[in-house]
Amino acid sequence: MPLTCRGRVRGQEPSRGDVDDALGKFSLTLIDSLDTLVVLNKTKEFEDAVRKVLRDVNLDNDVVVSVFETNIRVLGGLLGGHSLAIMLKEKGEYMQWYNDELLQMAKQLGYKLLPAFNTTSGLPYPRINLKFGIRKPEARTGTETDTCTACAGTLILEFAALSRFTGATIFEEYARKALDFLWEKRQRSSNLVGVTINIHTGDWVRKDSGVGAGIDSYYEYLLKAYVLLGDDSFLERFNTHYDAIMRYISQPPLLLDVHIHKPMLNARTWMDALLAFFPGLQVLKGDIRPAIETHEMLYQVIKKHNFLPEAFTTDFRVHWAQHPLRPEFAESTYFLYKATGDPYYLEVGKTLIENLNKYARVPCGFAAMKDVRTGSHEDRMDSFFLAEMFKYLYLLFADKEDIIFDIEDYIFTTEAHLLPLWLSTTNQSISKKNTTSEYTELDDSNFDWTCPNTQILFPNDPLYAQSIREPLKNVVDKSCPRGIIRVEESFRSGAKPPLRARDFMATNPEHLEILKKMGVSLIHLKDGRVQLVQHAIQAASSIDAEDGLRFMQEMIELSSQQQKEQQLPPRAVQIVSHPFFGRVVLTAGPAQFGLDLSKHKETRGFVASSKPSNGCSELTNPEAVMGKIALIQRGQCMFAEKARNIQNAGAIGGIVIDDNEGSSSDTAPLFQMAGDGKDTDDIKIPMLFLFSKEGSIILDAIREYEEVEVLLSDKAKDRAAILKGKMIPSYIINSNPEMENEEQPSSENDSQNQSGEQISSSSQEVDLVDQESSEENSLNSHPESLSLADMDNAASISPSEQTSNPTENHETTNLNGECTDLDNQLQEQSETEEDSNPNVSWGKKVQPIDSILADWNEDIEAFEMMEKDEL
Ligand code: DMJ
Repeated sequence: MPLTCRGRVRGQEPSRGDVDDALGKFSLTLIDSLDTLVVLNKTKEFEDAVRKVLRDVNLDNDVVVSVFETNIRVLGGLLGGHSLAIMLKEKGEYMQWYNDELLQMAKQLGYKLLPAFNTTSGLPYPRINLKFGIRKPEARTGTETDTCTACAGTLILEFAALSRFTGATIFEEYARKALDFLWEKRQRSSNLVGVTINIHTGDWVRKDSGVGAGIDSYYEYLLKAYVLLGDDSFLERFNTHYDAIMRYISQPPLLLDVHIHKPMLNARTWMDALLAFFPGLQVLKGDIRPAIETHEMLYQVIKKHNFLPEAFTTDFRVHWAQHPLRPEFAESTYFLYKATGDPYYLEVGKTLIENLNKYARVPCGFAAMKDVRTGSHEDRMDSFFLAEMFKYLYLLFADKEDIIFDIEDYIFTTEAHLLPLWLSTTNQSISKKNTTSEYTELDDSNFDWTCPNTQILFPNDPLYAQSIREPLKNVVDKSCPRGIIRVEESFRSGAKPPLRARDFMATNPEHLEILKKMGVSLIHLKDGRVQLVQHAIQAASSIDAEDGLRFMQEMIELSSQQQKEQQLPPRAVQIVSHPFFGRVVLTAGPAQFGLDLSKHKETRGFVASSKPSNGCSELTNPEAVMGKIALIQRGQCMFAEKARNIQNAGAIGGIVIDDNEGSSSDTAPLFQMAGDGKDTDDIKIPMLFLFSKEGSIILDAIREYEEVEVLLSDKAKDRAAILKGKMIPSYIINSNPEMENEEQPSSENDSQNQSGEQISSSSQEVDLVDQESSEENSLNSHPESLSLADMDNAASISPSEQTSNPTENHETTNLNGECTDLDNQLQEQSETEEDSNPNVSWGKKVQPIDSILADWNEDIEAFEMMEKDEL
């Protein structure tokens, strides 16, 4: 916990949900970083760390942990540590005392994980109690029915290594069985796998498929299992999946999730950050061109936001704003540099390091980004930061002689732990006879791309990689907001829905007629809102029903996109005074009244506690808060009342701190402070909200340093400006006469009228609003005036919000000349073809209505599932 400078102990901090399943009170970070120490040539420290692990770590805790995380981080960490310990011992200088103790520990852990595989399918339960195993009442786990594909398919490297190191074959057998089952269950026509699977029945629970979250390392382990174990069947499986990925998911430079049954249908219009590992895997496969393309696209996104947001849309807007310092992009950068030798990738690595130092480095480590848009931090440094990020960035810049062993003799696990390749010829007792699949002859074309070799791939052409990157240089800056790409494509190929969701008007009789034909009915709710429901069976024909389905899908996408856009992003409280100097950035909730920090310059000032602390009456210490940012405790009266009281006392801003002890933005969703139902135009100062944990960081700082200066803004400011002396507190300025003429902390208080910011409670509705009221509602369609609304009705939308829909964005962007040619063509083409092909079928052949209906239900279920998942 790099902000509070403590370790995170499970049960001692508020639960963060699934994320905490990686924590088993087993010194996760220490184990996960063992082999990093050797890579960084910290041999002495490695020796100390191994002794600490052997002395302190207990694997028998009554804690429920994730099988997947424990395998890749702890088992992998112990095996990576063991691999390098025996290497060092053999060299004769360090670790001479070592007697396979880490391996024994790994074996003990391996046996603890085995009960998870006690299912008829052989797929492991997702969680296990380290002390009590599975299904016993005291285990508090074993009732789960589903697991993710990556969770069940990312075991073979660690388990096989454990078997081969120890001679106990059972581990490799279990991991192989799980992989065999997944392979058998792949969707046979697309050769894709879904995101989650029922561990008892083998049914796909989530039928969307990509290369990111939930599936990623399943593919990685098929290819790497071939490399480590030399078993052709793994390569054949990988190649079969890879072919499907390149056919359906790869839409260069994007990688987009699709449905396993309908792989031409995109399942999302956004990508998650985990897929950034994929270019690295493509390098291992030897398919360099798409690796360069996707990596370049990701780099453009990073340059825009300093880090890769957890998810971003196809037009490169932030979808999920946090960034837990994930290493995948650094990993791909390392592999691309190894493959191409192009110094460009060193520049990329330099940018990554600079951004980490500039925006994430805090006094006790590196803090995850809570929100890349504001630069605010989360009190979290996941173990993969030291296990992977440090390792890959170091290796990127290391020369061969910087590393005390030959890194080429090892393979990286998904957590970047090192396993020696000589394991492929050791204890090979588990052969293909244990696998259930039968294999056809390998298609030679699958191997066209394998074995990257710079001599063959880049014969005397150092500019090869650059020539692939060049057309993508502006892909992010010049992109236009898009709708559903595949739907656009379907228009290009001749089909279209007669009515686009973005054009729909609930009062247009022609539109209503079209809806009726498509089996879509409107339900007028009592409060004036309208809901859309589709019954395919009521459609005039199967083609109309299919159009209706596409219309509804567009509506879902449009609605969820608009709701994302309407969310008011959180704000940042940055501590700028000594010794923080801008390093600590706290995530703050905005207010629906007062100065809007996104439109105005930030407000900075020293903080002062108000009296009474809740700020619910006239302050008794106005002299203390005058010209300062007042700290007020939440509770007892409305937020607006507190704001008025501190403003009357002369405060230039306010921070409300939650009175609910222990609350934190890590565990609770941020919210906006609402007004009091009255006119709040009189409140001119900015107001922000901090949960108790973030608030106590400021209160602790006051106790320790007395004078604490903060910056309230929509995005954390560059530390260089802060360090230049602009915000050095007075007691430091006084001690340095040369700095006395520097600009003093300002108490800027912009007093512009904020009438446009009044909250509209009806704006949280996502159902259709009658057209008559749309004008009134459109006043509220400015994103700043809307609350952080939950998305609970993804299939409906407010027409008033359609004024800022993608069509309009397209046009605006076109007029500004910012669209890429491709975007323009796409737009023009879709318009032309819409006009000239009024009744063309979307699909290839017309299916019988029953089978279409069954398919639709599946699609709709999948969409609903994904929407839920997104929530
Ligand atoms: C790591 O723990 C592993 O790389 C895993 O496969 C997925 N990603 C995280 C870090 O982002």
